[in-house]
Amino acid sequence: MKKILLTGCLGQIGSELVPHLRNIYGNDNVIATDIRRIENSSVIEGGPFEVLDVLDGKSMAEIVKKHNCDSIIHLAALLSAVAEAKPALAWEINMGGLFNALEVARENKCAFFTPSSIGAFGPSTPKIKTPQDTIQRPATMYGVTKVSGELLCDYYYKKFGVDTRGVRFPGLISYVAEPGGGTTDYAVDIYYKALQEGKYNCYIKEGTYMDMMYMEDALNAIVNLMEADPSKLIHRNSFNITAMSFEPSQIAAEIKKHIKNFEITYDVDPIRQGIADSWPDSIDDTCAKEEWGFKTKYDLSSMTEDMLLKLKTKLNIR
Ligand code: VAH
Repeated sequence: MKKILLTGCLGQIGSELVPHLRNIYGNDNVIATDIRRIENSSVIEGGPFEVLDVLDGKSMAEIVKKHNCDSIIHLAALLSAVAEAKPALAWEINMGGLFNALEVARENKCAFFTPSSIGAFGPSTPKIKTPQDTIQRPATMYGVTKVSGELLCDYYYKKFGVDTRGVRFPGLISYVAEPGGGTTDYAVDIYYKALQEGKYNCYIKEGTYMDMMYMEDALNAIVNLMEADPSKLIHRNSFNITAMSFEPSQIAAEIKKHIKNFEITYDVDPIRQGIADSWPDSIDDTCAKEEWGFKTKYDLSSMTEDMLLKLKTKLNIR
């Protein structure tokens, strides 16, 4: 990758991936785009930015040509809970935007990354140590778009030779972007509420395991996959990757080690609980480790320590 177009730069991944990529490739070599411009954004002010609706393939192609991009990182999409509330819009954006981005990559010979998710699995998928290659019949619109996206990216590789690569992200935890629209976002919200209120009312039931990862590990995974030797890749779209699997009472217990009086209560949201129940408890990421050296730095304990430290500064809490 030398000159990168990134869509969805103001989202949970984009807001941290843009500065991460700019540190590696140079500010002027990462063209950040999103459907809206906002004020006082370090992402927008830190380098080239363009307003782009991913449903406008013509404008996307113009930006790629204007900046002579050789890679596209396509992040713009609706997450699981929002997608379940607005399925038609989710199909339009998640698939329409992806199709446009793949067409622009094909026409301009760009390398291509887009994330899939553990949401690409469903109730009939083996739940423990979910294999790389297994049944994928998701029960959510988000999952349908993720499986369809994986198949479309493989098609563009096999049919047109587009260098498409992707990962199935677990829940991502970060202190930069506020949680929004996901099922796993309880694992972000809990840290904010622990510091602000000393308690958290969790919408996911105790005992519900899901794979998770700290954002720093996710950012490194994207770069390492995109820089991997293509001759070593047996799989492409998309690699299982994970860092940890936990359920709400376990993250609460880890927080209590730092905030003694922290209490978790439960008020289960049937929609997001239904989504979470249809996903794996834990996935097997052996292929990612073997084919491109995937590894992680953070576990639940070190992530909790770092999250609380960084959020205290962000929220100006002593
Ligand atoms: C979501 N955070 O909850 C996203 C992610 C695996 C979860 O896809 O929708």
